[in-house]
Order: sequence, then structure tokens, then C-alpha cells
Amino acid sequence: MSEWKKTLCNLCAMTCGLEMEVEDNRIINVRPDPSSPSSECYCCRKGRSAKYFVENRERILYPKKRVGDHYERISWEQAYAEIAAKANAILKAHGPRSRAIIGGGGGATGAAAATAQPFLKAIGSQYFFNPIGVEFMGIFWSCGRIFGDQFHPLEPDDKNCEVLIFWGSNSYVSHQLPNARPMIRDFSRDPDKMVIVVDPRLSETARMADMHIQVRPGSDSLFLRALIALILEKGWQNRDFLYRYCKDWARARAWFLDFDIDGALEVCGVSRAQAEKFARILTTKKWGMHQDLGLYFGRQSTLSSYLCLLLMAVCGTLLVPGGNIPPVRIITLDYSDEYDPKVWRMPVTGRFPVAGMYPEGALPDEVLGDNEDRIRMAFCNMSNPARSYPDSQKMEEALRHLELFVAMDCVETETTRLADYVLPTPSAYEVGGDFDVFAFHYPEILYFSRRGVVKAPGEAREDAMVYAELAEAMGLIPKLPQYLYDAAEEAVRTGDRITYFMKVVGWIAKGGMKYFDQAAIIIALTLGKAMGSAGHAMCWAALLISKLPSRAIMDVQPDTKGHPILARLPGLSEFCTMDAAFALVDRHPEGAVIAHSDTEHLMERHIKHKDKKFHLWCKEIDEAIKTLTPEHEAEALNLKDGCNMILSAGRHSDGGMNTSMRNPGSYRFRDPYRLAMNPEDAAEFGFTDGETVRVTTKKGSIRIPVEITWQTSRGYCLISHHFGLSYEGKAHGMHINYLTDHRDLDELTGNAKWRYTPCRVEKIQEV
Ligand SMILES: Nc1nc2c(c(=O)[nH]1)N[C@H]1C(S)=C(S)[C@@H](COP(=O)(O)OP(=O)(O)OC[C@H]3O[C@@H](n4cnc5c(=O)[nH]c(N)nc54)[C@H](O)[C@@H]3O)O[C@H]1N2
Ligand SMILES: Nc1nc2c(c(=O)[nH]1)N[C@H]1C(S)=C(S)[C@@H](COP(=O)(O)OP(=O)(O)OC[C@H]3O[C@@H](n4cnc5c(=O)[nH]c(N)nc54)[C@H](O)[C@@H]3O)O[C@H]1N2
Ligand code: SF4
Ligand SMILES: [Mo]
Repeated sequence: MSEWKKTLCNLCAMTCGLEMEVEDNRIINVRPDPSSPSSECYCCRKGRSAKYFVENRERILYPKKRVGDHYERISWEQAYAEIAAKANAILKAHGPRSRAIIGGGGGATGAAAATAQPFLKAIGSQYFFNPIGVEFMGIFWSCGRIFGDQFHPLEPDDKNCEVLIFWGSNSYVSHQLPNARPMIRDFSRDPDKMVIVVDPRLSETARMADMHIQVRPGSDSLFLRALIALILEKGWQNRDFLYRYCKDWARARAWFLDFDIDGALEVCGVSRAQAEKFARILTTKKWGMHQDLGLYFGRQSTLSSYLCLLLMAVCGTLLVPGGNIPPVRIITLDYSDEYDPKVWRMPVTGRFPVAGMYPEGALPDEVLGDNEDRIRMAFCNMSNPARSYPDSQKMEEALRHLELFVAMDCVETETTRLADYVLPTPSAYEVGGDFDVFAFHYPEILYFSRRGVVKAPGEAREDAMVYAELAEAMGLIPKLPQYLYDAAEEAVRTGDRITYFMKVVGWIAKGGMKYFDQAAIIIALTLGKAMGSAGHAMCWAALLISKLPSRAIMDVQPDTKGHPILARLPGLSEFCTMDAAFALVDRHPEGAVIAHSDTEHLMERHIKHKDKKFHLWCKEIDEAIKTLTPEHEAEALNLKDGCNMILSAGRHSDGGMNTSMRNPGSYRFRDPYRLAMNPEDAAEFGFTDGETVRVTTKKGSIRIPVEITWQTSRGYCLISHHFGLSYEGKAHGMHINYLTDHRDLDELTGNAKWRYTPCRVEKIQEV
């Protein structure tokens, strides 16, 4: 007999509600959940095929250890004991800079990071590498400079804006906004609303747009500078906003005066007429913008991100209802000030963290360098650095070079195959609990207690528990008193988690707060064990320590009263409200709206600078913008070294999900491993559709069949990054990161420049 169970999609950060039909511990069917407050009966093709993610014939079932050229099954106890001994020896000899975490957690799978972070902090290391370090470095850094908060990039207030702008984003396919498809369709159909897309090619999203600005690949920063200069030339800027809410506008304004607007537009391939039309819309309508990888993986991603925020300021749409707003997240990431001497710079590359994350591209140089303080051991989960990060060859070399490399995953990957120890973790549909880090809804604040629907095969343990138990094995926390375990059991039996919480806090305080930073690990080991899921305990703990005001929760959920006695104690009522909000989401596997954002006082609440103003000028941008001129850019954009095309090294295409969808079953009826090329380019090269051609970059060369399509523009070709993943000994295609360079990083912060990879495309000369 089968049964339908509710759960949440883990395949992107949108957290759509899914219903899964389960029979004999197998997912046999997936459909969207009509009761989901997040997606309201919507899910995309990936969500629908989520069973392919779980159904993998290369599941990791037991802990394994590399012995010579093969792996041997070991027990969890042996794994912990050996890893702890090796890790502690390396730590003793080389200090905390020797240790890094790679991955840590995913957007939809945040519980793992909750214990991975303190696991790292406990030894004093700061090296946390996560996909944030390939995509969000520039925008997080820019938000940090302009409004003082690195973890609240802005999204369009789609319920109240008239114009929805997608800059370097193909949301119709990739989503990245809740229910993106219906949302874009509705905007595009509504005669009073508009969709504008800034993208060099006719993407699926651009095809729906009222205005498509086909900017030349790699010229966004120059275009943004020209656009702002044009607005100023016309006198269309929002003076009131700039003078009332912004600091240093007079200095930032100088960047746009005496600027050769027409020369710049020509380099960008945008006509003055279209630029003026765009500028007029920007300065007369309510608009919100979603930026994505076209910009974040672009040539000058930090500069472009910064200029986007500046454009919002000039038009008066920064942190304004109907404009660009910050969805409120349950957890926040810290601000990393790269000038603070306590914040580590990496010794070889000099790279620094943003919001606590380091750029992944720097990893190989920081592992392979011959300096004493290099990274020597890494713990990796929820990530596949051997493929996902730039330069697979170098990355593999670095991972092999580590003195200790521990990888956790639910399935065999190119990364787990390089590890010294491989630890099995359950897939998102098999966990006892988890929670989401990112939130995209606004003004509603949603929270989810993610629950699996089937049991993991073998001896899998949740990522959050593995980090906690590793910390215990390494002696990073002392033996915990029995009364904490008992209190946790009691909490599960009675539902009174607040009394348990008081005991944990009391124990930490008694020890002089030494273990304050390890609270999550202590909770995982006690409450997590009692609940049968560290992830579930983390879901609770994340809410308890959230900076979300409890007032906001009580307004929406007046019943969230929490512990009947302790809720009355001053100082504890906040925790009690949070605890009650947890109880609410725990009763609702589809998630629940637990609060509403305060839409009235956005600047007051979200600008973290003391003067509550947007700081528009900074010295790094002042320096970088100097060369952002038509002459310099025209020269820089010229193809050199035998290159004849710009390659988008990666494409977030319909059926794939980064490297997570390994089962080729999901590609059975079509083959999207193709080099997408414009018909006119193909004609010039003499290519026919389906012909196998050669693509070469400074890093490598691959053979790939051509797909001739008007979706690409002249001179710009695309290859998806979902291929070259081995499955049962075979790989379909080559992974695109064999063609990318780990040193091709944004100069200011370190995002990978994947959307701008010069390459040579040519016919294969048969010999
Ligand atoms: N189906 C599917 N959905 C996904 C994912 C997936 O793997 N598959 N992955 C998820 C993840 S992790 C992410 S980060 C998102 C990514 O989501 P997106 O960023 O929307 O994905 P991309 O396919 O990279 O689309 C980027 C767009 O930028 C354009 N572009 C390229 N170069 C330039 C340029 O120089 N300037 C401008 N203005 N535009 C440019 C490209 O033509 C492309 O249309 O997708 C998420 N959703
Ligand atoms: N060249 C190029 N490279 C790219 C991109 C590109 O466009 N071009 N896109 C980049 C982007 S935007 C991103 S976000 C990164 C993503 O890259 P990664 O961070 O490596 O993420 P994934 O490839 O999705 O999956 C990583 C691993 O996590 C495991 N995993 C996923 N979910 C679960 C789970 O619920 N439980 C357990 N135990 N394991 C799980 C999967 O099995 C997989 O092995 O890739 C980046 N790499
Ligand atoms: S948009 Fe698709 S992949 Fe993302 S959460 Fe929803 S169903 Fe899953
Ligand atoms: Mo991503």
C-alpha cells in the first residue's frame, strides 16, 4: 500500500512544497503540495523528478576508509577515532589554519552548517568554503559597504512593483524567486506591468520580457555606469532620496560626470534610444530587480553588483516598498570586515571572507602552496568541489594533496572518491529534520521543519550529527553531564523544551561561557539524540537564537505563548515565543507563515550603519571604476590568444541541478549536453546541428555536439555544468570546470568568472 507524505523540495532554495507517494520505503511519485504556504501547488520539473536524486545506485551505505587504492568498510566508532587522532595531530603540529570546511550546508539544508560552523570555530579556524564563495561574494560585500549588512541582498517587492527586472538571471528556468514561472507570466501578461531582462542572449526569461536589453557579455559594469550617467545627464535622478537617505552622494556622483555615455553604450552594444527608454522607466516606475549569475559570475561582478545598488539609490528604490526589499531570514551571517586584523586573509592568495565565507577558487593555491600555514585537512559535505568549483584538475590535485580529507555525502561523487574517509549521510528526503537558510518570501516570513519521507539505507547519519560527534571525538567539548541528556529526553516526552534550554544555558554559564560557541553541538548531542535527529534539534535551535523579533511572530500567531510558567519571566518570553513558533511549524510539514516583515520601517531596520544612511562611496570602487571607460573596456573585451567566442561555462538548465542530479535517468529522453550556438555563428564556422566540435580554453579542450539555437547571441555560446558526472563507471560528457581557471576570480572579492570564459570553438579535423 502506498501513502502520500508531505515534504519540501531540497533542489533549490525556493523550498516548494512536495507530496511524495511512498511505497516499501521508496518514493514512487512526486506532485506539488497544494497546502504549501511557499509554493501553493507549484513545483518545477526538478522537484517533480526529485526521486531521481534519491534513487541512485551508488548510495554510500557505510563509513569507509581509503586503504591503498581501494576503500574498506569500517565502523562509525573506528572512523571517528582515526579521524580525531589524525586531525588532532595535524592541528597540534600546524595550528588552526590547517583546517577548512568545504560546503558545510546547502541553502535548503541548513542544519549541517549549524554544527559545522562551531566545529570549525572550536579550534579557532575561520576557513569556511561554501558556494557563497563563488556566487555571492560581490553582492554581499557591496551590501556590506552600502547598508552595512552582508547577508541581506535585496529582491524585488513583486507584490507592489510595476516593473520586474532580471539582470543576468534566467529565472523562468532557474527560479530563484518563489513561483518564478507563474510570477513572470503574470507580469508579462498584465498590461500595467512590465518585465525587463538584461541578458546578452534570448533566454527563456528574455523571451517573456516586454523589453530585452541585449548587453554585450562582460560589459554590465560599463553599461551600468553609462545608465547612471545618462540619468544624471537628463536630471532624472531622485534628488530627494539621494539627499535625504544617502551619505557621500556628492563623491559618488563624480564617477558619472564627464563620462562618454555614447562611447560606452556603443561598446556595450545598446542603442541610446533603448538606454533612454530604460532610464525613463527606471526613474518613473516602481521597480524591483533580481540579479543573478550573468552578473555574479561576470567579468566584474563586484563592481556590477555595487553599481546595481547605486542605480537603486539614484532611482530611489533601495529598501523602499514596491522597490527592492530584503526578505527576512531566520538566521543571519556575520559581517566580515576584511580590514579587521582578527579576520584571516589567506596567506597565498591574500583573499578574505565575505559574510564568513572564503572564495572557493582560492582553495587549490592555499592547499598546494609550500608555506607552513597552508590548509592541510578538509571536511566536506553538501558539496562536490572536484566538479563544482573552478578548475577540476587543480581542485582534484589539491584535494588529493590534503593530509586528511573527510567527505560526507549520500552518494558517491568525484569528491568522495578522493577522500581518505567517506561518511554516509541521508538525503534530504530521509532526514529526521532540517531547516532552510535562505528566505525569499516577503512580507511573509515562512519557516519550515523539513522532514524526510523514507528511511536512509545503510548506516547513514545526519550531517549535523556527524559534525557534533566528530567534535566530541576530537575532545573539542568536554563530557556532558547526564542531567543534560535526561533533560533532553524529558523535553521530548513533555514538549517542554524551554526547561531543557535553561539547563543547557546554565551549564554553559557555569563553565564561564567557554563553550558558548559550541551550544549547537551540545544541543545536537543531547536534544538531537533524544529527538532522533540532530537536524530537527537544529531547526528548533535556529529559531530560538533567531534575531527575528518575537513581537512579529505574536502579531501573526497570537497562540504562540510557549512555556506556561517560564513565558512570564522577563527575558524568557522571547525564547518561549520562538519555541512555540517551532511547535507550530512542527505540526505543519508544509511549513507555516510565522511572522510578517515590518514593511514600514525598512531603512531603520535594515541599514546597519549607525547614521542609518546608505553609504554610496568607498575607496575600493573609487579605484576600480577608474578604468571603466569605453576605451579601456573596448580593448579588454577584445578576444585574444586565438579565442573566437565567449563561453558561458555553466547554464542552470531545466532538468539538472548543479551536480546533484547524477542519475542519467533524468536525461533519458533528451540530451542537453550540447554547445549552444547562434545559427549565424554556426553557419560561419560551417557547423551542422549535432556535429561534434572542439572547444578549447587556456585550461583544456573538450569535444561536444553543437545545438544551433536562436537562444544564444552571436559570439556567445553556452555549455551546461550538469555533465561529466560519473555514474556506475560512466560519465556523460565532460564537466565544464575542466575548462575553467581557478585563478579567474573577481579581482575585488573572488567570485568565479564563469559567465565570461574566452574560448576557441573549431571544427574537428579528422586525420
Ligand atoms: N533548473 C535549475 N535551476 C536552478 C539550478 C540548476 O542547476 N538547475 N541551480 C540553482 C542555483 S545554485 C543558482 S545560483 C541559480 C542560478 O540562476 P541563474 O543565474 O538564473 O542561471 P543561469 O543559467 O546562470 O542564468 C544566467 C543568465 O545570465 C546571462 N548572462 C550571461 N552572461 C551575461 C553577462 O555578461 N551579462 C548579463 N547581464 N547576463 C549574462 C545568461 O545568458 C543567462 O541567461 O539557479 C538555481 N536554479
Ligand atoms: N562552471 C560552473 N561551475 C559551477 C556553476 C556554473 O554555473 N558553472 N554553478 C555554481 C553554483 S551557482 C553553485 S551553487 C555550485 C553548487 O555546487 P555544490 O555546492 O557542489 O552543490 P551540488 O553540486 O548541488 O551538490 C553537492 C553535493 O551535495 C550532495 N547533496 C545535495 N543535497 C543533499 C542532501 O540533502 N543530503 C546529503 N547528504 N547530500 C546532499 C549531493 O549529492 C552533491 O554531491 O556549483 C557552482 N559551479
Ligand atoms: S523551484 Fe523547483 S527545484 Fe526549486 S524548490 Fe521548487 S520544485 Fe524544487
Ligand atoms: Mo548557486
